[in-house]
Parts: sequence; C-alpha cells; structure tokens
Amino acid sequence: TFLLFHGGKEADKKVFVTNGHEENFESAQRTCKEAGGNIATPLSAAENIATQEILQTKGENAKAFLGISDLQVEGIFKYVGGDKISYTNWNLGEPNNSKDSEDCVEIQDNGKWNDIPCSLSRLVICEF
Ligand code: GN1
Ligand code: CA
Ligand code: CA
Repeated sequence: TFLLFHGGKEADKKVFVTNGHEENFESAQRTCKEAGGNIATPLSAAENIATQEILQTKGENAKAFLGISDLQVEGIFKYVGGDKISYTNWNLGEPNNSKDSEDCVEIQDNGKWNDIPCSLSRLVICEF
C-alpha cells in the first residue's frame, strides 16, 4: 500500500502525501491507518502549507479531509486522537455547521478550512 503514495511534502518532522483518491471521512481515516500513518492533521502554519501544496499538485479546487471533527460535541473541534484543536486556519465565517450537518473539516487549495458533512468525498492526504 505504501508504494501508492508518492510526491510527499515535508514540514516539521512529518511527511504529507496523497494516494490521489477521494473518500469519505471514515474511509480516509481507515486508509491512512492501514498505510501506517494518520489522516493529515496540520498543527502549524508550516504543516498547513505542506498539506496545501499537496492539493495544489492535484489541480483546480482540490480539497482534502483533515483529522479534525466535532462529531463528539457540536461546536467543539477535536483531533481524531481526542484533544481539542490548537492551530486553526478557518475560512472567514467558518465553522458554520451549515444545515446542522457539518462535523468534518476540509482544507481548500487556498489553505483555508471549512466544516463540511463527513459523508462527502474528499482527497485522502495522510501524514507519516
Ligand atoms: C457551502 O453550498 P452552501 O452555501 O450550502 C459549504 C459550507 C460552507 C458554505 C460557505 C458542502 O454551503 O460548508 O460553510 O458554502 N458546503 C459544502 O458559504 O461545501
Ligand atoms: Ca458541526
Ligand atoms: Ca461550513
């Protein structure tokens, strides 16, 4: 599986890399775990930029899930590991829990974050 990932970007001590597939949040999380990594979770501007650079290699309007959700408690965004988030890069007006149904987080190719439904399909970016 690991060989499906190439073209990684480094930041801090992580490598961010995509398999080029679009999957829902649960599936993206599973894919990254199965590859021995984790779904991309930028903890700093440098890590966010590395993630953004992956999107920019995928063409216009690419978006990817991050390892962040408010599935547990509405309005409280946590890392998949369980801690409350520290670094954020929300787009203006986000998170807005649009239609009361947005508990996962996408990063857009401008690097900004937006909460969206977890059932949507987005590019899988993992960190190792
Ligand atoms: C999108 O399409 P609309 O306006 O209902 C977006 C929301 C954003 C909103 C910002 C699935 O919602 O997450 O907050 O734009 N929904 C999706 O205007 O991308
Ligand atoms: Ca929400
Ligand atoms: Ca939103």
